[in-house]
Amino acid sequence: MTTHRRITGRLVIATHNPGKLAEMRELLAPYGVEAVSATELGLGEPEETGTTFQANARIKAVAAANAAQLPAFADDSGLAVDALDGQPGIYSARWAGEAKDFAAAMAQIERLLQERGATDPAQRTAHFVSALCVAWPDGHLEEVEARADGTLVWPPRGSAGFGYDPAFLPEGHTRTFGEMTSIEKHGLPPLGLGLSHRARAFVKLAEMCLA
Ligand code: ITT
Repeated sequence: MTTHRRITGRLVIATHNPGKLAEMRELLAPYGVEAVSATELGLGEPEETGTTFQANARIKAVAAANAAQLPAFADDSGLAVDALDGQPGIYSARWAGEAKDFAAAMAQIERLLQERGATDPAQRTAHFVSALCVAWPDGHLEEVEARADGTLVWPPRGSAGFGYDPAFLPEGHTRTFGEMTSIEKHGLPPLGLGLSHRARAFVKLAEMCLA
């Protein structure tokens, strides 16, 4: 049987993305973990040289754990569009460019879908992935991954959330992630069992390391 390690004391949230940071803080809040962000600690951003979400989450968590000498919690995530062979995938942040222009990134996806004649919702399926990694300074790792399925709408709807949220309609729902509060997007009890990719991955991590 695998022995998981409990997260106790101070934890670095190894992200420089404010949207993710807010969600990761909210998810951790009920567990009374003292969380400090990589940005607050002045930690750099390692190059994401991995070829999978999990590899990139590990790169970020290990770099922050080593730099801060504290356990570090990282998320690597992205949007995979079926009709585009899973693009932008691990390049989801990079598609928005240096300006982090996600309106442009969503428009680019829409252009490519139109080129392929993908107008029907069944041709516009996509999923978000979140790989989470907690790394300790002694090298111990805890890793999980989850996804959220849905379809892409055009034009994007709603101004909540971040990144590709306004274009993503989760399966079984009538509002995009961009039209949901963060609490609805998490979809955790008492509202649900986890809706977003990040909340679903976090539920697994919490069972292993926080429960
Ligand atoms: P860190 O590496 O510092 O955490 P990042 O934004 O570069 O920040 P990623 O490399 O994991 O993070 O890129 C994932 C991108 O995918 C992110 O910038 C978002 O645009 C998008 N994304 C991930 N989760 C999302 C979500 O819940 N809603 C909308 N977009 C999301």
